[in-house]
Amino acid sequence: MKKALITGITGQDGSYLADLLLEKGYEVYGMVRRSSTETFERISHLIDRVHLMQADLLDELSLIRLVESIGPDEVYNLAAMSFVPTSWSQPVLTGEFTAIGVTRVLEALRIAQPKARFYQASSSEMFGMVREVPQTELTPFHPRSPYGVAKVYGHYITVNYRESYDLFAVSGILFNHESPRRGKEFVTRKITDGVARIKTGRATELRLGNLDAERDWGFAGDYVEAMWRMLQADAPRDYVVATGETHSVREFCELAFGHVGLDWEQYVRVDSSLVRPAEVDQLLGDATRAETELGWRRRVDFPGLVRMMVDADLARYQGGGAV
Ligand code: NAP
Ligand code: F7E
Repeated sequence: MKKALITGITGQDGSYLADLLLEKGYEVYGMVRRSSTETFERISHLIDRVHLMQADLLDELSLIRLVESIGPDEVYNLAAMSFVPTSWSQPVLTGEFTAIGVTRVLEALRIAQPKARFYQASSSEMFGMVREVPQTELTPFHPRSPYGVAKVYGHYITVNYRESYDLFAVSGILFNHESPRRGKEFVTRKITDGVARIKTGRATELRLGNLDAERDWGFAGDYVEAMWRMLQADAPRDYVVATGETHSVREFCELAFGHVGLDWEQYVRVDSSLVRPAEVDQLLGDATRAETELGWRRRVDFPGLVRMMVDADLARYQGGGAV
């Protein structure tokens, strides 16, 4: 039985990846940080089937001990401060978690388990002010937030450890991926939660920032499959994972409100305090390498994703749904 360690198992992607690896027969270990209240909502359905162990991206020794005690075959580094606006208000902490945290995990592997295969959660936010459309593995980076800058560091330190120490270390450059388990501060879930609240009489309006921003949005369940495939490949290589379609926040609103028979323009208000100091206007990925070399395909399309998220939030408010 292969052993996998997931940092960030309590997050959106960590929970879907744990589902996938358990289904494939892995022994799954999840790194969690100590907290006075547990943040296990997304993994409550599988908590008896995984081993949760405490460590923190800020504490090198805790990471070394964690890796030593598990001896994992595969390590998926998904833990990070992942919300872009917070990276402006907490830029130093973002650097500690999202940038230097990657080096700490890589050092733990180099010291305690150099044979382990390593996946780093890189991001389309690294492309930022895009240099070409669509973006591929060869497109230069121009990040537009402290989060994007930190992810560029995490990306290159992963490449560097591969080249310096011959580790099987890869970066997946994943474009936005969403699900009913997405945090409620991200725009897609904020919209679908808002639609459900308005539809069930709990709210009368939804305040959003830039409606013109365009993103290449996919389903998180499809994207964790790509992470796993990267670690099964013959050789370590970096891959873009995307749908190849881009849609605006406005279009997301139209579809989400329309799905429950509401006109979005009656409810959405633009709030300038939600507009970012520097915006990523449009992202569009080209996943040809992942499709041809890894045989990866997305299964959920954009309208299917919007419907899935609205239905889940509606079911939750109507009393029937788990997260
Ligand atoms: P998420 O839901 O925000 O989850 C982040 C995870 O990181 C949580 O489990 C969190 O634990 C953990 N974490 C944060 N700081 C930590 C620390 N100091 N020590 C240990 N754990 C810590 O993020 P996600 O959407 O699943 O994304 C997973 C990864 O992919 C992140 O690295 C993100 O930046 C990256 N990414 C995401 C997307 C996307 O569209 N979702 C796209 C590209 C890249 P708590 O529960 O304790 O807070
Ligand atoms: O914003 C606009 C906002 O916060 C998307 C993270 O997972 O994906 C995510 O980063 C767009 C932006 O995601 C609101 O200005 C408008 O243009 O959902 P988001 P993000 O910033 O793209 C990347 C790939 C990651 O790696 C990150 O970890 O939507 N927008 N109005 C809004 N955004 C939010 N959050 N809230 C609004 O009210």
